[in-house]
Amino acid sequence: MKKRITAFRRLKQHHLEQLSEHFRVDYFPELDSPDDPAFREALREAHGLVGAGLPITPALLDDAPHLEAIASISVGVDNYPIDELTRRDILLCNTPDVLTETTADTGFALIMATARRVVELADFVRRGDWQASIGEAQFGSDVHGKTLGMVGLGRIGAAVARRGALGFGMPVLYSNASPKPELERELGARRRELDELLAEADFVCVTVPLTAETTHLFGAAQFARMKPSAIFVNIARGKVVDEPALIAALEAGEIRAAGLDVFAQEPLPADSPLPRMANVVALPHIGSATVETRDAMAQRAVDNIARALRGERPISLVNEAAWHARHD
Ligand code: 8YV
Repeated sequence: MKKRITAFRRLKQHHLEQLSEHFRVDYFPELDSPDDPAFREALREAHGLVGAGLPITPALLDDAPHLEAIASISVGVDNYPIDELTRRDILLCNTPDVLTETTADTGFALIMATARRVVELADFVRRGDWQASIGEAQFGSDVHGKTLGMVGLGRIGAAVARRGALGFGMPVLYSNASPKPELERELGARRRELDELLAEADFVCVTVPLTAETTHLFGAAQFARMKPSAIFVNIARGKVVDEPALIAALEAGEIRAAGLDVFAQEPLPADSPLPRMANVVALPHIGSATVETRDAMAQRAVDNIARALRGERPISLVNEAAWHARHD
């Protein structure tokens, strides 16, 4: 009998066809709630779960007694109770590498857009307000040669740093749990305590994963340490930031601008002031959202789940311990 996979969102026909060769697949393209009765019913029989953007709770796992593996179409795994999955010997797989360069491009788009006021000034032209040469009040600030402070220097952080150092001649500072000697050699990056980095950087770009330690890593004290001319860019997770503190810092001119791809609550609540602030560029969590990259991510998830259910080691495995529990 074929093993069963419950799949939701983001898979294309060709992904489903690959899976259907070896597995019985129940697909929920528009799933909007984990409580959807048909989805829950499929889950009760499922050996594998593949999809993106659904918070997985222990209660949901209780309803999935045959589950062997989950393949998330994301690199971030903050939506998953990792310890609980490991306790149940359920493999968790993610999609690193294939989205690194695209997400770094998004980070750099925000660096450029905030510093050069691209969105604000494009809106000015769109409104028909460009009647005379613009003056200094509308000038931006340089990107090239300015100091780039990377908070998190993993795969995506390194790709942003590479763009800054090699493409824009930016000195790179970084704060990271472990030192990165190879990037120090390659890019001349220098490691700093977070507080020192905040005081020295012209751009502070956040790429850390969301964990208990990084939740609200940025609050009033951190924004107060930054230069009044500094620009804050977040392509990690919204909850790394105390959002009211960020709004207050932007309003008070404690920092110059913010480029944000991620928010504490997504989609952004209608009453959030952030998208309407002139010194904010807010994007709808598009870090990895290109046609090519989303396809590659879905393919990686398909490969991960297929391997896991065949008893082969998935390409990108988050909880090593569950693998050992199943196969040692
Ligand atoms: C995902 C992301 O597509 O990979 C991640 O961690 O943030 C995005 O690329 C999104 O989180 C899935 O919902």
